[in-house]
Amino acid sequence: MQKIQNYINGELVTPRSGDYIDNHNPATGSVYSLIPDSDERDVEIAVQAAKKAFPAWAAKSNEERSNILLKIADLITDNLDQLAAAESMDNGKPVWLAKKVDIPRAASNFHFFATGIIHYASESHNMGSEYINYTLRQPIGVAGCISPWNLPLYLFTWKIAPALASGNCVVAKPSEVTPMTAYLLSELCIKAGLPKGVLNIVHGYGYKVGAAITSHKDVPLVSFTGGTKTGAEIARVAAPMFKKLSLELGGKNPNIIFEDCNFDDALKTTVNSSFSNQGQICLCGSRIYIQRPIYDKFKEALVERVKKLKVAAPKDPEVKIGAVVSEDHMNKVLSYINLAQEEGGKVLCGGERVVLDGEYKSGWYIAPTVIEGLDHTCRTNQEEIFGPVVTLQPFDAEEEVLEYANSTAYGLSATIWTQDLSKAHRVAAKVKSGIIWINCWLVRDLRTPFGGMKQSGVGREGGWEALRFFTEPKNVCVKV
Ligand code: TXE
Repeated sequence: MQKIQNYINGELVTPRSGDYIDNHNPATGSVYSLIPDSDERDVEIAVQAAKKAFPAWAAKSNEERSNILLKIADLITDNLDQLAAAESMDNGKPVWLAKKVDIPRAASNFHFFATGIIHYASESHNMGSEYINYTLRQPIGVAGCISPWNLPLYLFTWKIAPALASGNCVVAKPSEVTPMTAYLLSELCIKAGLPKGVLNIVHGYGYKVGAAITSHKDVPLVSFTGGTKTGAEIARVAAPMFKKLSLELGGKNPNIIFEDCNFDDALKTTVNSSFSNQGQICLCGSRIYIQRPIYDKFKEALVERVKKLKVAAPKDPEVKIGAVVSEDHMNKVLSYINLAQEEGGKVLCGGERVVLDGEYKSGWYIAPTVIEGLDHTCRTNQEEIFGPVVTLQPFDAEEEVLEYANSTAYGLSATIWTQDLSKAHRVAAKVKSGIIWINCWLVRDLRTPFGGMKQSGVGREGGWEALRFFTEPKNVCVKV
């Protein structure tokens, strides 16, 4: 049984505890590897290594750091197949999806910030002939980066790349549910010649390792992606220590479909935005609001397409819906399907666990599920399910659907389908979400500010936003 290791001070090492945690393959439900059950002792060693490495790493030129990060990007690309297979085995997502999205995006994350840092300038402010100000944007020190299980390497590198590019050192913790590609990344970092201590990856439980990173006095900033509840716990610990925080949290995103939409585009994309990655993307549109004149037509067309989505093993080239990430998560999603029916919802398709045959019979599969007949205030439409489950609700007026869309505690993303662009811009301005797509979904330009409002998070990732998060602005005023 493979035992993966922590990556601390440039070496692959065992956890101080000597203990390991079972790592499951969601496709079969079986344990296929072991991960370090690390604790605050491992985090302490990692933070000290990062502190020691920081001065030299920060003193490197942007170009020197860029060259090393570009090598890591190339190594990720060179190892696409191995990384995609590992991601799929860890998460349950289709192999083809990991190959098409997760791993290429991890390489892009490194490439984007390795090139961005070369162009990262700051500003000066001239006060006439007597004084001039210049702003330094300096690396801060040891950054804590903590990431979730739904897009493991994609989100792990989305934090690490800008942190390293801007001259910080990092102590990172991937989700204990999907640690494998972070471990494989360690090996690539060693191959790329990343100096020891610059990046440290400590595997283990959130309440032990994550909490130790968040509360460590020598970790002045934390970038977190995960559930809202965990984000609140991290903020509770970090705020009194005056740490800089970036929180990318949950979502319950509205998908607003007006009667004047391009019907076929809206239908095709809605299948994707509802069920891609088994609905385990915080940007998925799980609340679908359809203007009444086209409600029945859209509902029937959507259900017909959803019923054809193949639920299968992640390795199956035809698979559309793979396994959800864990037994706990499968049971959580199934419990929400039961709740929806208790609240008066009608299951139009799906609604149950799927049992495959052969070696996959104990895997964690849920049929893509469409539910109607609920109103916007019920728990099913207020709480994040984070699985292959969507609800449909008709609406009449624009004001009505805006009330529905803005009715939850979340504000991450939204999609709007209409061919009347003045309406699209008007509605986009009024939806309380950080990311809006009009007549498209999940189109991503890494330069754009990424993140949510309300309980979907604090701060933004992406582009200069990320480099500003990972640097400290200092204004220097000089008498000329
Ligand atoms: O989160 P958890 P999950 C959200 C998504 C869903 C959740 C899925 O909507 O709600 O994340 O990820 C560590 N101190 N987003 O269930 O449990 C834990 O070990 C420090 C939003 O994994 O919060 C893991 O590594 N760390 C996002 C990480 O936190 C702790 C995109 C996340 O775990 C900890 C993706 C603690 N006390 C998912 N407890 C977006 N908005 O972009 C746990 N952890």
